[in-house]
Amino acid sequence: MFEFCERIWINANLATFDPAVERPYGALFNQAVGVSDSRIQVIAPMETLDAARLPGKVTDARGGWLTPGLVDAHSHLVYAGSRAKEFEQRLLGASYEEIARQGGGILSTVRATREASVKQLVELSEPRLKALLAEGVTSVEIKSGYGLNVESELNMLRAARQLGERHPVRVSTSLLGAHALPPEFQDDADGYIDLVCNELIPAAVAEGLADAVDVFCETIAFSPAQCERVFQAAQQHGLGIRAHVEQLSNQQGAALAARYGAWSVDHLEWLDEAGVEALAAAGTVATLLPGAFYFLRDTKLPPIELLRKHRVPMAVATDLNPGSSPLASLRLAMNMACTLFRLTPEEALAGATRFGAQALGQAGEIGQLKVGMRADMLLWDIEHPAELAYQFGVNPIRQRIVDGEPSHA
Ligand code: DI6
Ligand code: FE
Repeated sequence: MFEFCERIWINANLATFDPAVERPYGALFNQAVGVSDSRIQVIAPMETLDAARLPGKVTDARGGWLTPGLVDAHSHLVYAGSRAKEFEQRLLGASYEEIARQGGGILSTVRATREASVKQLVELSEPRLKALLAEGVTSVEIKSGYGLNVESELNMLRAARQLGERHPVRVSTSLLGAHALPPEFQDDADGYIDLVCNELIPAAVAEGLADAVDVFCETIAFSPAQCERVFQAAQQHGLGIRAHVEQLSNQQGAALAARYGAWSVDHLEWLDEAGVEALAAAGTVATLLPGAFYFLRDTKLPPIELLRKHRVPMAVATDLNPGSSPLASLRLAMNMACTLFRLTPEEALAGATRFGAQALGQAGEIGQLKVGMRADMLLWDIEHPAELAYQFGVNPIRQRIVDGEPSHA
């Protein structure tokens, strides 16, 4: 069964996250994994194979752990400008909302991003992407949302696509036109939503730039009725749906997104049990963003117990953005998910693999070590997979594998 494999990893422990493997982490011990045509072709215990007769290129994992490649299912990593001064202002007493009302916040990043060319956006975003990749991210979602007009939103998505072409990582894009109200539409949020639905979404689809839409459903952003119009336009164009909901208040945005079959709803600090039930019924992933909770010094915790009770899959992502989560480390996000939200290390790693993949609508392709899946894998020098959420600031990656090929970030 290994005879047709191009590459084989031997003497590996696997955290498969395959639900059919009914053990914590879906763990399988002392295994061999054979890969060809970018996919996992075979997984078998070492004792069933004759190590002397293996074809292909063999890597001896020497008892290390293979996990699925990490999936960062929520990032705003393409942007220009810096918000470091706002961080100082906040430490001197100004609130995130006050800064936003004075024209800072998201709109300050919009000004800088509109001035940047696609090439500049790629160059400015590259260090952030590389930081994620170096820690094991093999798939990343990247949103627009700092352009807020047709040309600049498309430029952000073009930059995101180019990043995916230049680096060994799968990039999934989300059109977050409904992120904030641009100054040109000051008192006309519905008019701006018209632009998003009638011009922006069709233009992005025509160029193949968007895999999904995203919205910010919040009192300081867009109403549920406005978000619903964006979901309807997305459905007409065959795009996936995701949404920032229940971050600062409960607008029942999660239930609305679930009704439209959203892949994921994100943040969720104010989510209530009715919202949790709606997610469970729709199979929508709850994506947790502890970086924003930490950086904004939030105190309202997302309802983790209710999500567990109703068996809603939980993803963990960085929310990497300049204002509320300048965090280019999915490993640290996993640690924060444990320390701040009380996830277990297994839940945190599942959230950055299997359920991150589901949040991107790619549950059948990535996020598990299983025959037929894309061979995106990480080989770690660790004794136990709990170490990945436990420790931060050290990087125990021995090998990063994308589409079956060892690759450096
Ligand atoms: N929620 C957030 O936390 C980020 N966007 C959103 O919808 C904030 C983005 C920023 O401040 O630049
Ligand atoms: Fe976000």
